[in-house]
Amino acid sequence: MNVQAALREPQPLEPPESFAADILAGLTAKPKQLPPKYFYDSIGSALFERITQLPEYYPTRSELSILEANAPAIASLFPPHCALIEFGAGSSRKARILLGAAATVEVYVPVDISGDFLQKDAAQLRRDFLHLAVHPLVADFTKAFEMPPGIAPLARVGFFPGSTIGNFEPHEAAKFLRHAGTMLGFGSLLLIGVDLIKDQKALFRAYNDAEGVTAQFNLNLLARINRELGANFNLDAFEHHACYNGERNRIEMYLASTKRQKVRINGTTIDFRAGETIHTENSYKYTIESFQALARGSGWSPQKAWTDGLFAVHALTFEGASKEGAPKDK
Ligand code: AVI
Repeated sequence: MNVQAALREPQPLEPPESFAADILAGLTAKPKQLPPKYFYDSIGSALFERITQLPEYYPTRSELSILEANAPAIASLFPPHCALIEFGAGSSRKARILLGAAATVEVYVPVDISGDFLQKDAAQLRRDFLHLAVHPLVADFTKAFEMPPGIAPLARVGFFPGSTIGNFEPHEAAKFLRHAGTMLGFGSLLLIGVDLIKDQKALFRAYNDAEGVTAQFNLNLLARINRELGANFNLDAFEHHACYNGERNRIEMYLASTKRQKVRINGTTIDFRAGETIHTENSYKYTIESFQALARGSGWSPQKAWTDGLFAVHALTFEGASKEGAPKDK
C-alpha cells in the first residue's frame, strides 16, 4: 500500500466491530460525520496515491523537492549513531532522501498499521542501503508502541511527513507531538512536514481536482461501508464538497446527499435530508509561526524550517513536558 497517510486502513489492529460501531456512531451524530482514518482501505490508498500525482495537489511534490533541495542541511542536524523512526511510513520515498544524505543513520524503523507493504519495502531498502538495518513495525503510531530493542543505544530522529498532522484537530496534533516526544526521548530531533496557509484558490483546487479523483476518494468511504457492512448507499445520490474555512484555517470535506433518502446499514436506517452533509475530513493549514507555537506548547523547540512558500518541513528538538503537560509540583 503506497500511501503516506497516518489515517489509514484500520485492519488488522482494529477489529471490524469498531469500524461498524464508529460508522454508526458517526452517521447517527448531529451533524453527521465519519472518521477520516477509514478512507484508507486498499482502494482508498490507491486513490490517495493518485491524488499525490495530480497537478492541483502540490503538497507531495513540494515536500519532496524541499527534502531534496535541503537534504545535506537537514542531515547535518542528525546526531551520530542514530535511528530514524518514521511515523505512518507507507512508502519510504521521502525517508530515502534522508537516508541517502544522513550517513549517521544506522537503523530505520518505519511504523505503519499495514504490515504487507512495510515488509516488501524493507527488503528493497536493505538492498539499496547495505549498511542500514531496517526494522519495520506494524503498529498504530498514534499510540504507545515498543521500539525494537536493537535501537536502545542509539539516538532517535523522528520523521512525520505528508502534513498528516493537518488531519488531526489542533488538540489532537498537540497530543500527538507530546506522544512523539515521549516515544523519541529528551533531546531527540523530529522532522515534520506541514502544509502552509496560502491563497484560498490554490487550496480549493487541490481538493477539487478537475479529474475528480478527490471526489472518488471521498465517495469511496461510502462504497467501503457498502462493501464491508452490506449497506446500500447509492453513490450517485451523494456529492463531494470541499471548501476552505478561512476562520479555522482548514479545508473541510463533506459528502452531501443530493435528495431526501434512507440508507440501511447493519439493520439500522439512516435518514438524509436533501442537501444534508456528512463531514468526512479536515485538513488544517498552518503558518510556519503558528505551527512552531503548537510545537512549543507540546514540549518541542523549533530549530529550523525549510519551505518553498507552499509547504514547510520543520526540524524540532524535544525539551520535555510542556507547561500544560507537566506533572504538578507538590
Ligand atoms: C493525508 N492528508 C495529509 C491529505 C490532506 O491533504 O489532508 C488527505 C487528502 N484528502 C483529500 N486530499 C488529500
